[in-house]
Amino acid sequence: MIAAGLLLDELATRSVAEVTGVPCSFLTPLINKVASDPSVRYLPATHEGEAVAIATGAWLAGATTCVIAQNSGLGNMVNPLTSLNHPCRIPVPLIVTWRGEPGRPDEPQHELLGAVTADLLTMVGVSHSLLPPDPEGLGPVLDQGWDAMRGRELPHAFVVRKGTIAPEELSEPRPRPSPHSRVVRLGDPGRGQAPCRIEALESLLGAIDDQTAVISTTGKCSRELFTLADRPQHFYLVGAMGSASAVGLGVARHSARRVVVVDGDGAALMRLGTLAAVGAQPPLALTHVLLDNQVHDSTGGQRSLAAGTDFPAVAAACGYPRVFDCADLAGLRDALREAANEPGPCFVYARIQPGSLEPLGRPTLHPSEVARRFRSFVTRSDRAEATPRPG
Ligand SMILES: Cc1ncc(C[n+]2csc(CCOP(=O)(O)OP(=O)(O)O)c2C)c(N)n1
Repeated sequence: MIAAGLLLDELATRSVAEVTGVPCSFLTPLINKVASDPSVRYLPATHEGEAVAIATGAWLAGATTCVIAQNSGLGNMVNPLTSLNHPCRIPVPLIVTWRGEPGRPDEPQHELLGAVTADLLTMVGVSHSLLPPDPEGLGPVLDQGWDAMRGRELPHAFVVRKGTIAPEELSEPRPRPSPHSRVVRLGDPGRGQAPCRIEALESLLGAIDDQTAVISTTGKCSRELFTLADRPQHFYLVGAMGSASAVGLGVARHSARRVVVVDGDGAALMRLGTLAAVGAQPPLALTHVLLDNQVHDSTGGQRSLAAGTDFPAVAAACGYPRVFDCADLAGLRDALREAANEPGPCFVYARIQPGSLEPLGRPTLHPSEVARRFRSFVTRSDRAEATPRPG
């Protein structure tokens, strides 16, 4: 068996600054150690795919975050692994348990995934190796995994069999209760028609400075942002619908730059749990803008489930300390400027009209180039305060 502390030390020597994920009983000792030890940062995620997106954001900020997950959570990871990490060539270390390992008794719900864990990882482009049970073997296996990540620029999974990590007690610090926030309404609700997305994006570009990192959601939002202005401070999330705020969380955790995430209603609903993950992390220099046109505009305008969802109320209930509900473009601009001076995270909600520019461009750079250009921007020390936040 290996001690959880040794594994964490070995990860720390490979620049792992943080661990994020969803627990599995095979990893209880590791999670107990991380969650109890204030010297190691632990970021609970609501979903294994969210954890991959957070770790991807950390990479975009020049940091390394390790994802921990049960192998049944691989299903939840497939989308970001295939449509974010693969096109962007972004490596993240994964520690994945092997429930349902063939030949070992386990619960029926783990049988099928246990049989295909290695194949599934290979199919989604993730190289993998078994974490050894002996301390002597640990360093070389981690080194090989890190070599694979460097060489392939893709995630590598360390697969953990039952009983690999020695037991560890949990003494997790209690989270500070977050004060309930009030929704601040800005703008004039009697002003008539809501703006369209391109007008909202123009206002957004006018309200944020050139030091701010912008992450835009999947579909026409990213295409419109690219069409308006293509700059190193933009990261277009061309795939992984719903992961924009998790990527933003990962960037904001490891950078002093203000991060603005531009989300859609369909995308936000797809990963609604991420509002809880972001809301739980104040102070965080992140502004989460939700442009709600009530439809999946990018795929033809089909109704989303936004009509019955009170997004500002959800964000406030999830712990965002500042929530703005903007009735018009002036309100949106005011909210963005106010949010930039808040410790955050802030939620900025604006109703917009469906519809888009015609014809509409698409990012012409490959996602891997956009990712590297954005990483250079985020890690550039062209402002005194651009240093990692303390734990
Ligand atoms: C996992 C996944 N499912 C479906 C799609 C197809 N898709 C791309 S954009 C989009 C609509 C997004 O809706 P919303 O977030 O409301 O933004 P809007 O298009 O209205 O700007 C959909 C369904 C996808 N890219 N990924």
